Formats: sequence, C-alpha cells, structure tokens
Amino acid sequence: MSSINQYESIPNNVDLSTDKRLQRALEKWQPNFLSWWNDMGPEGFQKDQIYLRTAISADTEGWAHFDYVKMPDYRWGIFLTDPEPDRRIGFGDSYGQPVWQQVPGELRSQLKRLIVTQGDTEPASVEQQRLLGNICPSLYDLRNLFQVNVEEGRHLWAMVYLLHSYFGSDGREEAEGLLERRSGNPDKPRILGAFNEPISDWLSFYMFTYFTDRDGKYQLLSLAESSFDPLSRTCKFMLTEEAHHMFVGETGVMRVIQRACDLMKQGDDVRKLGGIDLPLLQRYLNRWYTVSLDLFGGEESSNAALYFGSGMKGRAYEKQYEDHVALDGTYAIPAPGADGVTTRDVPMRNAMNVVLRDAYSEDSQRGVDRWNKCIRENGIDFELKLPSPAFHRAIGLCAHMPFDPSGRLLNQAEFDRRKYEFLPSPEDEAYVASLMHGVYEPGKIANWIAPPTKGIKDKPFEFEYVRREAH
Ligand code: BYC
Ligand code: FE
Ligand code: FE
Repeated sequence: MSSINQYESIPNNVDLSTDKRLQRALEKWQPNFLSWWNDMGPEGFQKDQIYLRTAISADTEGWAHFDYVKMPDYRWGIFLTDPEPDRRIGFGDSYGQPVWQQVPGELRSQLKRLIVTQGDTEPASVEQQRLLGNICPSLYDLRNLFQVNVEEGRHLWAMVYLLHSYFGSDGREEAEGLLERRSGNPDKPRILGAFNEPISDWLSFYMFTYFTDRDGKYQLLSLAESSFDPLSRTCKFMLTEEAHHMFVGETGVMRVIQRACDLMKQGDDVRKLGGIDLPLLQRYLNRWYTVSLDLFGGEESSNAALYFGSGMKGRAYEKQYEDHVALDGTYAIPAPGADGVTTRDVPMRNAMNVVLRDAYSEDSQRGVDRWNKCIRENGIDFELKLPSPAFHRAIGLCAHMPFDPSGRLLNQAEFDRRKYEFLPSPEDEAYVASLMHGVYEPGKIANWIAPPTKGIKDKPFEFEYVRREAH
C-alpha cells in the first residue's frame, strides 16, 4: 500500500512532492481553504479538542486512526486507493478498453462539470451544518457532527486535487469557485437544490445524513466505476468514510424514535413530554427523501445517456449487471398520468438516473424497515413510509405537480390546503427548534432523543468526546 506522508504540508499518497507545479498550486489553494473553513466551518468550536478519526494511510489499518485534534489542525489531504493493475473500462461504448489516466479532450468539459458538481456538495454541506454545534443534544453527537464536517472538507480536497492535476487553469478557477459559492445564498448558491436547503435543527441533520449523504454514496459508487481512473480511485476512498455519515443519520433517527416510544408509554401526548412525535418525523422524512431524489437529476436524461455511453459515469456496482453496453432494452420510469403516477418505458441509457435512484430507494427502505421494527417492538401502531417519487419534486417529470405522498394527483387547491399534512409546517419547525439546546456535559443528553447504544471506538457514551477549552 502506498503510504501517506503525514507530515508534509498537504498529507497525501499521490507523491505530491515529485510534482512541484501541482504542489505549489495546491499550497496556494490551501490557505484559501483554511480561511473558508474558519469562516464557514463549524461555528464556535475551532479551539476545542475533538476525538476524531483521521486517515494516516489509505489501507485498512491506517484510514481510521482516532485521536484528539483541533479541527483546524485536522490532516486534510489527498488520498486515493491504489491503482488496480490493468483496469479496464467496465461499461459503455468503450467497454473492455484500458481506463484513462488522462482526460480525453472531447470529454473534458463534461467530466469537469461532474467533478465540480460533486465537489460543490462537500463544502455546501459543511456550510449547511455550521450552526448545529450550538444546539447539540450531547457531546457524542457533537463529535459525530464534526467528524462528518472534516471528512466533507477532505472530500472537497479530493475533487480539488483532480481539478488542479487534470484540468489546467480552468480547473484551478473552478477550485476557487468551490470556495466562493455559498449554501442558500441567492446571489451565489451551491449548484444542487438540496445543498441550499437550511439544516437548522438536529432532526434535519439526521435526515440529511441518512438520505442526502446516501445520494452521495450512490453518486460516488457510480463515479467509482468511471473510466477516468484518478476519479474512480478518489471516489473509492471517499466511500470508506461515507458509511459513518449514514450511520449517524440512521442511528440518530432511530434514537429519536426510541425516545418518542419511551415517552408514549408515559402519556399520549409526546409533545407535552418534550419528545418528537412520529407523524412529525414522517413529515421531515418526506421532505429530505424527496429533495434527495432530486439529486439524481431528471428521469429521462440525455446527459445521463452521454455520461454512461462515453464511460464517464457507470451504475452502482456495475459488475452485477449482465449487459454493460445497455444499448438494447428499456427501463420503466415513473411519469405523471391522468390522476396518478404511471410508468413510461425509455431507452435504458436515458434512464440511468432512475436506475441509480431506484437502487438508492431500495437502500433507503432498508433503514426505514429497521426504524419500523423498532416502533413495532415498542408495541406502537405506526409505520413510517417512503413517499412516492412523484411527490414534492422540483426536478424531473413530476416537478412542481401536486402529487400527495401516496402518488395520487391532487388538484393544486387541495394540495395547498393539505400541504402540512405532508411536509413540516412552520409550527412543526418552531416546535423542533424549541427543543434544541446545547448539552455539553459528558454523559448528559437532551430530552428528545435516546442515548446511543454504544459509543465511538469502544468508548462509553459518557466519554468526553469533545474537550471544550476556554469558554
Ligand atoms: N438541482 O439531465 P439532468 C454528496 C440540472 S451528494 C439543481 O436530469 P443530469 C454529498 C442539471 O444540471 C452527490 N439542478 O441531470 C451528500 C441539468 O442542467 P442543464 C453529489 C439540477 O446532468 C451529502 C438539468 O437540471 N454528486 O456527495 O443527468 C453531503 C437537467 O438535468 C438538479 C453528484 O451529484 C438538482 N438537484 O444529472 C456531502 C455527482 N438535478 O444541463 C456530499 C455528479 C439536475 O440543463 N453529478 N439539475 O444546465 C451528476 O452526476 C449529475 O450532475 C446529476 C444531474 C446526477 C446531479
Ligand atoms: Fe462527502
Ligand atoms: Fe458524506
């Protein structure tokens, strides 16, 4: 395994010191990154010692090294998985040919766009989450938030490395742009919809890490198949970290559910007891699942066909498919019908966004099943459901149509009247906001959530995951 030079100014396993031009360019970008991190990263905790996982090499022993570190001193760096000898293109028109170590000229702008789009989400999510530390339910959760944040920062580094190494001066310009756009800023918004939505409470944070980071997982899986080998290798390494982000989301929601169930046993009105009721949870789920579906793009997409045909972006776990060329056959995509959702068959390549999205939905359902199992085992009669892919969409064939979560097409007036049966109302949000208060004492936890069943790296829940200094 290529080892990481941990003590270089930019830790890396790509032999950065042998490419002085690239090294200098990245060393020029680094202070801009740090200044962005100080301005837009977690507010109020930059001086604290956080018990974090840091990669000190990209192999199984080294990528999960735990220690206290101040966030600005986290070793952001550039880590790629090792090259696979004689790797071949796994799908599309050039199936079976050697993968590319350089960017093919004719694909340059599209490939750059994919990398910029991926890169943009990483700092965006840090910006969305920057105030959550001030209202964390426990030190354990605070630490998990910061773990996610520093790793998203490193994912930005990974994409910036690709832009600087392979896309010349316009790559460097795009790398600057990644630090200039701002989540939710109408004048210079982040590229994709979900990354401009505010995440102002921890229920939203758990929903985001469950549903939106899972889009990240599926996009990274499909880019890990890319014929552009450096992109494939960066994405493979990023995926090792993604699992923890989704774990934070899944267990976070689970603990909210567990607490709601505990409170329901004490009395009927969960809100009176300071918990989060399950119907409210369903409305948050409806919002975050559907804004995450938008991240897969339109159902019928010539862009998607081009990405696949040219070999830039494959399907998740491409090897599991039989036909890697996908020029024959069709795929059924959901589309608006007379009074509900119907399906329409489109040529397979043009349906690639839905092929990936369906795999995502199936994966999302697994956690929902585990949440429902918990509710059942608590003897409570309630079931959480993923809404129809036609509901609450801003992208694709069903965009802005008044479907309800079951996929029934309402008229606009009825939808408007019933909107807050389906989506969080201002009252829901105000209620959730009223529950959010920072809890910083080791072993203590907010009233609206159950403690985790186990801590990080065999440490107990009571462990001091964040050592706060000088407050
Ligand atoms: N918002 O052909 P279509 C992550 C645009 S998350 C706004 O259907 P395409 C993370 C689109 O650009 C993973 N605009 O789309 C998670 C196009 O514009 P033009 C991020 C959108 O290109 C948590 C038009 O609509 N990575 O890592 O097939 C925390 C028609 O589009 C949206 C990637 O997404 C939207 N949601 O697919 C941290 C991978 N959707 O050409 C990190 C890279 C579409 O008409 N990106 N549009 O001007 C891609 O693969 C593709 O760009 C997309 C869009 C799948 C996103
Ligand atoms: Fe990421
Ligand atoms: Fe993530």
